[in-house]
Amino acid sequence: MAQSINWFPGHMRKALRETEENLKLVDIVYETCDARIPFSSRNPELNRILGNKPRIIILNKADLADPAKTAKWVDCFKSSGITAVPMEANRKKGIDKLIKATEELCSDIIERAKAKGREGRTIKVMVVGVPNTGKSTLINALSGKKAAVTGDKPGVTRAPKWIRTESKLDLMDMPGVLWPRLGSRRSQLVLTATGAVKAEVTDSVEVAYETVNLLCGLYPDLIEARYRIEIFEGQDEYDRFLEMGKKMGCLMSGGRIDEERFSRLMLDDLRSGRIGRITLEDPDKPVKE
Ligand SMILES: Nc1nc2c(ncn2[C@@H]2O[C@H](COP(=O)(O)OP(=O)(O)OP(=O)(O)O)[C@@H](O)[C@H]2O)c(=O)[nH]1
Ligand SMILES: [Mg+2]
Repeated sequence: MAQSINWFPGHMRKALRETEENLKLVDIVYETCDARIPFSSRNPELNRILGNKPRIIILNKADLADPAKTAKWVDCFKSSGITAVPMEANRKKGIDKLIKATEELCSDIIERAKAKGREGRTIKVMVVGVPNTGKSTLINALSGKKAAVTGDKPGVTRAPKWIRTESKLDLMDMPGVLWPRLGSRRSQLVLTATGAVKAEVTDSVEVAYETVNLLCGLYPDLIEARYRIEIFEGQDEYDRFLEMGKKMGCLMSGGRIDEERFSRLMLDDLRSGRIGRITLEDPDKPVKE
């Protein structure tokens, strides 16, 4: 992207402060990230604030991610001593594993409460993560009710909210937080392409163009199938982009390609999984600038 996304809205600063303040009230933190970008969708500021608090990383939207790469990410986190659980929060898949991992990590707290005769002590969980990674959807899946508001855009949850459940968990929903500068140019791109950054603050043609180029390298077969094009050595990337627009019928009067329309269509395809299951980051390969 030509310009780096360098902004940190006041409500995000506030959410970070609220996370820090409320941390002492909870036993464990669930950190949601997008399974398609497990590296770029983790907030270093949150990481710093959370310190040694027991934590589970939720690789959410696993239905949209490449399953082999998700398994690799789970192993990668495990080798650094971190529990990570793949999740499809909107289909309630992964919940049992999450509860089991939570009970394991909180076993001391549960045992101490039992020793004091408090058998029914609930486990208090704070759910944090970058915007639009499915925190509120996960809370609804765990609580079995539509207690938290969800939406297919970032910035839906605006303030911390406790959601008590009939099960063993009490959950605190938090607003999604980004951080100043958002890491490398590549991280900014994938955070925008997957929908963690508000679409209004970026140029959709630029984001779609760079994302599609990235995908042509990572998943050429899926791109060829979805956009009915051929990918070959030495191809001009811009011509290829226009060809995809043409094949998808994104034309303006005079036969010019409507780049804006194709870009919106392509990003929508990516966000809803119509291209196929893709993961843009690999634990074996460091993310390039
Ligand atoms: N495909 C897929 N979509 C999901 C999954 N979990 C949540 N979503 C969708 O992702 C979007 C964002 O979900 P939310 O639960 O509102 O995300 P959030 O993290 O609370 O977002 P903010 O409150 O804005 O930070 C919604 O459209 C959900 O339906 C999942 O596992 N798979
Ligand atoms: Mg939310």
